[in-house]
Amino acid sequence: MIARRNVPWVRLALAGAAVALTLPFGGTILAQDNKPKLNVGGVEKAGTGSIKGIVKVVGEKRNRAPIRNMNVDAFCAQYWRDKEQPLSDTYVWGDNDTLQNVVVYVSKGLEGKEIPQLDKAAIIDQVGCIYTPHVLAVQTKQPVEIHNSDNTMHNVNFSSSGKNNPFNEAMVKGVVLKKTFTEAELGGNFKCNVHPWMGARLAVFDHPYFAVTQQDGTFEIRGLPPGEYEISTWHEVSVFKSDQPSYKVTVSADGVAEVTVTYNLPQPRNR
Ligand SMILES: [Cu+2]
Repeated sequence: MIARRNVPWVRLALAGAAVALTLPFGGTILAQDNKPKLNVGGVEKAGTGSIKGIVKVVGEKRNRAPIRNMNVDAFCAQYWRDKEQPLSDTYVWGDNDTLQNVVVYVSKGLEGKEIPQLDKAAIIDQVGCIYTPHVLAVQTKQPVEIHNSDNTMHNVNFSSSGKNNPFNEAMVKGVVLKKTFTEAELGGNFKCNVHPWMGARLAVFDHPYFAVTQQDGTFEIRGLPPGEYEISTWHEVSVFKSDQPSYKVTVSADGVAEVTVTYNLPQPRNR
């Protein structure tokens, strides 16, 4: 079977297709294990460039706290019984001194440019009483599906950090909530009132040029027209800050601009 990530634009581009072709995938390009490749965002469009980078951390990496109260729900407890104890997902270190779940986005340079619309659904699931992914980034008006793979009831209590409408809906296994977000925002909150450790964060952009760092701390934003841009980053722990508010990059046609983002971790308190 041909992996779905072998997208046709590459072949078309190689065949010398003169027409710019846009195939938005925003956050749903599939890796070989069939999971969404969230650290790759943007669109696939011939004749455009991309930004690739990594979010590194400098400083002492605090241990993540174990989630201890899974036993308030028999299903959640059973799910984790023979597995490694899950850890709080408020911050998740990546491989080799990197940071996961950092939202990276183009913050300047898109003015006057054509903005593609992502139309493929972004999915957030509840698996083992934990939101997966922990940070969801979407474009305004992009379809969003909230799934429940667990054989227990969750409720999704969404509160906006901006102007998106809040909602609070219970969902049993197999239910899919379909939503769209109309306003750009950074830091919307999903909570579950049944399982107090369950939380996820939402970022909404009025363009498709964003990505969320994963296991190796990397990100890639594709399909940018040539130009000068700035990228910015966001992490839900407000004391985790990058050493610059934004990073300037120059993107050329078919080129790859590279950037290293450094997060300085807060110093531990005096002991
Ligand atoms: Cu729940």
